[in-house]
Amino acid sequence: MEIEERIREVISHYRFSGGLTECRPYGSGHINGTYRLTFREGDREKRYILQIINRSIFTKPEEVMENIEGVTAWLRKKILEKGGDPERETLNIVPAGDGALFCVDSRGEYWRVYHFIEHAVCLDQVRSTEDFYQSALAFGNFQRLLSDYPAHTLHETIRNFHNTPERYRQFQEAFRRDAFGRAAQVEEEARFVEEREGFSHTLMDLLDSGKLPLRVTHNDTKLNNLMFDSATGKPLCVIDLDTVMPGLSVMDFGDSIRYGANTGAEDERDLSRVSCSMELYEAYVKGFIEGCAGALTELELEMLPVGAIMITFENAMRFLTDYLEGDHYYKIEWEGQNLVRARTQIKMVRDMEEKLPLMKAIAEKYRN
Ligand code: ADP
Ligand code: GN1
Ligand code: MG
Repeated sequence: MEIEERIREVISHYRFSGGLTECRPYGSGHINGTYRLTFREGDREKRYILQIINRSIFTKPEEVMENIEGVTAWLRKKILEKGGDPERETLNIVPAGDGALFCVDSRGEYWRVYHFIEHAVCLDQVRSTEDFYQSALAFGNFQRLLSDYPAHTLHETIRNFHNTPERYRQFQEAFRRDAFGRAAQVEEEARFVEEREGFSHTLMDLLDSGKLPLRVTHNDTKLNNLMFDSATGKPLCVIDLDTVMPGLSVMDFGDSIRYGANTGAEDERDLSRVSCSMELYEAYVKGFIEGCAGALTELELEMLPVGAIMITFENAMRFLTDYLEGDHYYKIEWEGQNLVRARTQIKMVRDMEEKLPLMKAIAEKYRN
């Protein structure tokens, strides 16, 4: 069945007004299949985001949707209290005709619909340092708004998602099995990973010993998971809530640095273009600490640079693992893309390791 036919089937489960005039693949996410739908009734147009949930990754889509419903309802309340606009400042799920938060098609695939946030853009790379500072305020604020959310009600949508030692174990396993005959190509990268086995435990040990708090975190804070208002240029809405669950604040901080402070793209082949910009890093530190508004502990503040290195190291292992396992997890547009992504992450880790004293000094400067 062609995708358009499948989408028509899904649409029949919803109560949209008017006729479908356009349906096109949308965005640059690595996980879900995203489409923008346009309906027209008379001279009125209304758009929606339709997503097929990646079921090999999110094995319990019902739980993903329950989390998102809970978190967006919570955010809606807080946004209203502040006099904001919850239609634009948080995601809004469109229920199916039967009232469910998703619909299941005849193949057993899960789909969901959100209201399309109009006059807003997602950025794959920052346009300015100010943008990045603003994004830090937004992600810090997101964490603050959820700081009193009842964490025990959240499902763990992906087990051990940011458990770095477990990611290390999975990488070793994939390297040993070498199911696609690719291990020989990544020997240098494997050595790089092995040298950091001890490091991989740093944050999980601090969590296990109760020194770092478990918070409600986003867990996927890359720049293109934030929408900016096209008119004001200011951040509007944190999106991609599939992995909101208990986690470490420093990993949320770090993921934004990993992606947004990179002077090159995540899949840049020319590694000379890849480095961690200290100007962008500083802007993010400032914004994140302000956005969290005093919620971070002394140790969290101290561990911000370690969080940036840790999540980047973790992503290097995840991309490498996927490459070794035949690219079944992340969407790829070209052969070898996951290996290239892994190499950019490794370059970023090396660069941040060298700059660690400076990164620490910068974080120190903004401690409240
Ligand atoms: P993935 O998990 O694959 O990254 P996302 O939920 O991040 O999927 O969505 C992919 C892209 O779709 C986003 O980067 C954004 O450009 C766009 N998008 C998602 N939700 C909305 C929305 N409600 N309104 C407008 N655009 C959206
Ligand atoms: C994926 O869904 P997306 O593209 O925003 C991934 C993140 C990775 C990121 C790397 C559920 O994020 O964990 O850090 O790619 N999401 C999931 O770019 O695995
Ligand atoms: Mg995304």
